[in-house]
Amino acid sequence: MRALKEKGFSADKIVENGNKFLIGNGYLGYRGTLDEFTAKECVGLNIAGLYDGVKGKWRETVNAFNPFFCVISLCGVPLDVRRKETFSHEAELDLERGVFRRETKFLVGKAHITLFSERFVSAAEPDLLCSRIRLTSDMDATFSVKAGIDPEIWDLNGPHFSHVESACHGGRAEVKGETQELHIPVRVVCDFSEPLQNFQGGLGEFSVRLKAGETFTLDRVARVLVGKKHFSGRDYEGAYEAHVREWERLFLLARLDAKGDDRAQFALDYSIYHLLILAPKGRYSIAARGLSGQTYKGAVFWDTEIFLLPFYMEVLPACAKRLIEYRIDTLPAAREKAKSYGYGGAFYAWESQNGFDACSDFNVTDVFTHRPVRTYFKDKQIHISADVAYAILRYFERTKDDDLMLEGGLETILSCAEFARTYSYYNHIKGRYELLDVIGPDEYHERVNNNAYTNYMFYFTAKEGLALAEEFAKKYPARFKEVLCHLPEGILQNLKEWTEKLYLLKPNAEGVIEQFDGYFRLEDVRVEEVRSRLRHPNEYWGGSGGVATATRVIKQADLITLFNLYPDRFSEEVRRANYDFYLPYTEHGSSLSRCSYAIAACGIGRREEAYTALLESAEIDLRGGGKQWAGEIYIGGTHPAASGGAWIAATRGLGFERKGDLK
Ligand code: IFM
Repeated sequence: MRALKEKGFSADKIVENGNKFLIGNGYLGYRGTLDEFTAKECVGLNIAGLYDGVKGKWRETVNAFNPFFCVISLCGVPLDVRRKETFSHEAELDLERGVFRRETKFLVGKAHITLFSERFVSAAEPDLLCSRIRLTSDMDATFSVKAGIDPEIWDLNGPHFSHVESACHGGRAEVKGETQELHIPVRVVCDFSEPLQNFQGGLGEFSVRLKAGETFTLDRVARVLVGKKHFSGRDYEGAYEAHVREWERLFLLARLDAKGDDRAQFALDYSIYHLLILAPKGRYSIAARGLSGQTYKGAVFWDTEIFLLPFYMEVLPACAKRLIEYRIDTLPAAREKAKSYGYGGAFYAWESQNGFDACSDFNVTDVFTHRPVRTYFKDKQIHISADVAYAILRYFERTKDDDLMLEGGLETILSCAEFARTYSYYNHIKGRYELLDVIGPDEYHERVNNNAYTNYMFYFTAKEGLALAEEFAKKYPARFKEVLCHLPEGILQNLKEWTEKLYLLKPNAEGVIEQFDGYFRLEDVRVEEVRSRLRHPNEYWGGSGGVATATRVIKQADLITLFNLYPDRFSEEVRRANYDFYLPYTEHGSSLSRCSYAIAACGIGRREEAYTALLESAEIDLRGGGKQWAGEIYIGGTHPAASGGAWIAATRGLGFERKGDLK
């Protein structure tokens, strides 16, 4: 069995393990916490695509009430892994079945007790999640069980529910509430195989008499119902079988063959597991921290288009289509955003919540002054629109889905190019269009001029968009005219002229392209030197006063990403020169970075370097650690883009192939 196993318990790892042992089905994510844990231990049941904003706080995805809370006690002693009565504990994430299990043994008085539980979020039914507890004792004993639907929710910027009410009829319990902002009703309904008594505030109790050696089983079959959906009951066994059947199919479909390399095999299996639990079930997209919680407000970044889409295009094309449709659906919001800044075309949300830009003007807090720092990600990371267009272009290249292109795809691509055109400035002296005052993928250098990644990406967007427009004009003249009706007059001609004059930074004598105007003039120091200048471990490196700002040290792969997206447009010599030049300056302060270098290393024949970077990327959530909290703000969670990037490097560069059943 392919499984992640961990023996022993450490209170320090509660939050990290919540991410590491996460289960999910693309719609719901349940953190890898234990039955006896509560909001304090960051238990989370995250709902994809459902957002709520509480006045004065950041809007974020909503966590639902927890149907799996359960504390079993013997003689007043709770069976809680943190107590001294615990003498062994093991947690397991079964990657092949998508099931989380824990087994904890306790010694209470003279009784040896084993508490086993397993849970899964159904791969077969989006709103369903189930858990089974088994309890055994080597002595006759009477246990009291407290179980139910815990209405206390771990939130970063909540509470998100008002009018919270609970009810219980026999073994069926329900907790409901409505979101604060849009008043969307959310209910968690759960069937318990044992009737709950003294039910109050979502929780009830009952007692269990066990003879020595007997096993007591408690099944919990729950649904998270958003809107006016109805609950329908399900038996645990049937739900388990349907889930496992579907999960096994998906896992076998997706697995790669790491050619006998056990470490790489496991790391990739684990990455693929995470990509599968994020596959959307509806017309929403994937958040940067997946379903592991509300970090980054549950918003969708360029991570999805650039690092995740390739996996879904290859393995789950229907999901890939949903990701594309999400951007097409949110085109009106992107147009609004462009308009609000005084530009034309479509400027996509940097942190998209169904199109709305959730990115705050102050995304960082200064550790010395505790004051919010003005960051310009939302205003200046204009490359997001090129990333969106790039994804649609690659999707079309693969699927040849003409209808999708005619029903929004082409309009989106051209609108993204049009945005850049209207954003650009014509430098009369130099006779070229320039993209001034932007932020490239390297977020440490804000408000720079002519970031090469950004300029090239928009150049390709416009060029490819125009070529497609020509093709569609010939193939579907009437339908193409309709597409043009939604675009500004003269757009094709304007874009054509613009691409002819858009400034594209060229390689210097050493083959290196300057990341942005003036980058070469910055202080030439490496990452370690800059790190040694920090006065506080959580100090922000970028922005106006960061330690990296005046230096060549960059947060993450920047130009390197461009080469990965358009490898054929740059010679191997140029790609190699830039790889060697920029790597020592790269801090890898973003989980998007290592995998980008892994992909790039593959493209220049550096297999060993690619392999090392691939493992660093694929094992990121296995290793855990890293920053989980910034002051009082939780910034941890899983790293889907690293999993997706590792998958790209493994398949495109290292030649690992899908093999079906590898057992
Ligand atoms: O999209 C990334 C960005 O490139 C770096 N900061 C984190 C974001 C979410 O992963």
